[in-house]
Amino acid sequence: MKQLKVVCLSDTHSKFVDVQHGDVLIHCGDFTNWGHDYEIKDFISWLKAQPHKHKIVVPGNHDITLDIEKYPQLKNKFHRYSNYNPEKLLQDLKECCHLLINSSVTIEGFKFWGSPYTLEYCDWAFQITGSSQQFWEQIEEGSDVIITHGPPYYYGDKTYNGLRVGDKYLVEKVQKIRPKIHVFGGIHEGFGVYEEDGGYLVDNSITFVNCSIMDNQFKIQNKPYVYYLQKDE
Ligand SMILES: [Mn+2]
Repeated sequence: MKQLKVVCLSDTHSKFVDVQHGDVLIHCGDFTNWGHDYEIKDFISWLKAQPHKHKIVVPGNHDITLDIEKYPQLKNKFHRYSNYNPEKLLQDLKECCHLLINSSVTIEGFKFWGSPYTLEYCDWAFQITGSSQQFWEQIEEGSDVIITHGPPYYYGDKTYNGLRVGDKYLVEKVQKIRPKIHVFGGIHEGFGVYEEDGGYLVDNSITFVNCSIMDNQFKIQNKPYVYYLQKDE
């Protein structure tokens, strides 16, 4: 039996928490509040200080400077008086982790696929324009772990006012791919572990985890989530 201890967290918004040790550290995005270069640099320093052998990062809608394509437009809105170098920040981050932007990495035989993209909401970074059905077609077959910033529909996607804001096409595609676990954040108050409903194959059911560290008021309330990824050799 092959096993990896995976430690997952999300939505730290420029706060830094103690993280359990493990083989793989995953951050599902929103490590900054406004994508300022000093916030990204602080995150890089924190990430470098973590002892995990493998680190995987997916940005979030707040990490605006890393959305290279949309940044010129976002800069006018958020960073009008600053002059950051998005390419350099992206490069520096890539040097200390596997940065997944609609891409995958295979670690010790386990495939991790990640995307920062979410449904359109208040014109932030990494937003899906048009139907997300086609967008999620790019999730790779054989993924053992799917990492997105935003939640799938129904699992960990309920906002404080009771609305479910998750992506229906994302959950549909995840249930076709059948990873062992889908980790995400985005909706802070949706924090928790959710077992797949109506799983006709019980031993094949997907674990959905919203691993937001902060609550709705941006207070640190939760601990990183630990998952043991296992596979017969
Ligand atoms: Mn957030």
